[in-house]
Amino acid sequence: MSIQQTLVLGLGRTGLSVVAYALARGQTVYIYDDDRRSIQACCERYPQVMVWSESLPMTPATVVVASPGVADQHPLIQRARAAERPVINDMEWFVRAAAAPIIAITGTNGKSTVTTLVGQCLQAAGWQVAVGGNIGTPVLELLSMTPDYYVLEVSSFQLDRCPSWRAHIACFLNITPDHLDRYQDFEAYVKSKHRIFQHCQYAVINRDDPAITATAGQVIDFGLSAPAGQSFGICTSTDRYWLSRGPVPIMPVDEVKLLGDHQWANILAVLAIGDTLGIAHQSMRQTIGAFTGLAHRCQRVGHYRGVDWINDSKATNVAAACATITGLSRQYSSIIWIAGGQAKTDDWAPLIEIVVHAPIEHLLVFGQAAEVLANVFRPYLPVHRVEDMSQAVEQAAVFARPAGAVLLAPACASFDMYCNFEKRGEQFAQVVEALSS
Ligand code: UMA
Ligand code: ADP
Repeated sequence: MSIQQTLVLGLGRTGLSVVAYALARGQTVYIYDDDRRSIQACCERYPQVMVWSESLPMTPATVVVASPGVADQHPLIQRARAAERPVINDMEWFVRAAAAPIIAITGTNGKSTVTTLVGQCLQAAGWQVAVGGNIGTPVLELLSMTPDYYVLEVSSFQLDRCPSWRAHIACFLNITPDHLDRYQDFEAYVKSKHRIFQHCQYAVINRDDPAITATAGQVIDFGLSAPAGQSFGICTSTDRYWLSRGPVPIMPVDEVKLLGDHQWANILAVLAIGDTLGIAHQSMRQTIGAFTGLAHRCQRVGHYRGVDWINDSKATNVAAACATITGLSRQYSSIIWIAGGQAKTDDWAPLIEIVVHAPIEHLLVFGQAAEVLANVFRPYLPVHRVEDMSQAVEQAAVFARPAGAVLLAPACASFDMYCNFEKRGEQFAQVVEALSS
């Protein structure tokens, strides 16, 4: 590799993997992070690195490798662009080096679920797989493996700074407003996500989502309606609803343990990808039927005085919360809903639409968005402001009714009070456990 001077911007999981990769290739590595503690931790771990300072020049050999969480407005990125230096990301290095075909999954919601299940279906079929990307393991760490396939969850941020992007199968699940602090508008976010199709052989798309159009590759579509031709969808056969390829039933929907129609759409995407790779339908049926879901995604974390306590901390946007509330409304006649955090939108209309038809009896709100949520939802249901998760759970226990559910579906990011959605979900589970013990 001809790069001589790498400037690693952002020293979280991605940045540290970039530092390790660049050092292993003999590059001169400069590091920068807005948080001094991250710089210090990186220097302790990799004493060979040098800390970037503003007085240093951007030479013709400088390449900036930026983390996904760093926005284009960051002064260092602005400076690199002004000096006409490339700003790329870890994904760019990964696709240049990856020796196995890439199966990539993007979308606003459902990525982690589909990525995990695709990985499991491939493994069950006897393939070696390396699963990573936005789901958690930085892609450069996957290069130490020699899999038959890479299965990657890909965010728009990861596509944005990866000019050489390519995938064997590119799957685009759905798109609704999200990350609008990073994009000029929804159209720019949609455009960014469509880069997943660049140079792909197969494009797996959700035909029910009008904003998604495959721009390359052989198109395979899925959706919740009856499938035409070789498409994937839902048919009736022997008095059951079946996830099917064209007229061929693959598995009955009642074997899917995940809650809600939106999960059927996710499973259809998994089946479409697996089928494209030639995996036997029976094998996928077994793997999918055994899957009970990922932590913090509509997960039952407690049962107390006849009430189910459900952690959907990963519902960090409006569409995800809508999907969960719709799914749970079919199962419970009484729901106490806990929401709040850092708002990502000011368009709550889709949630209002769902909430007015759902059996939600009370809404408890906390965090930065508490006041906004209270004002938005007060015309439709009783809303109560609480200080934190403990108070929310305590109050929910008072309102909850036997055979009902208490649902944490924040519809907001967690960063106002937690370092990530996992920590928020863990705290919910802990407080619920304390309540019942
Ligand atoms: N930082 C700065 N300046 C900034 C922003 C961040 O210095 O302006 C520094 C922070 O101080 C911190 C580091 O950058 O030290 C964090 O970098 P990062 O936010 O890119 O986070 P990573 O730990 O590298 O995690 C990233 C993804 N995070 C984001 O895209 C925000 C993780 O996805 C991903 O799992 C990981 O790489 C491995 O690929 C998380 C995510 O929230 C789950 N993704 C978004 C989503 O799913 O909605 C896209
Ligand atoms: P991602 O990795 O894209 O965030 P996850 O599989 O982790 O997706 O699910 C995140 C949240 O989105 C969960 O709260 C889940 O209930 C919701 N969700 C999953 N799939 C869909 C979908 N197809 N449409 C809407 N919401 C969904």
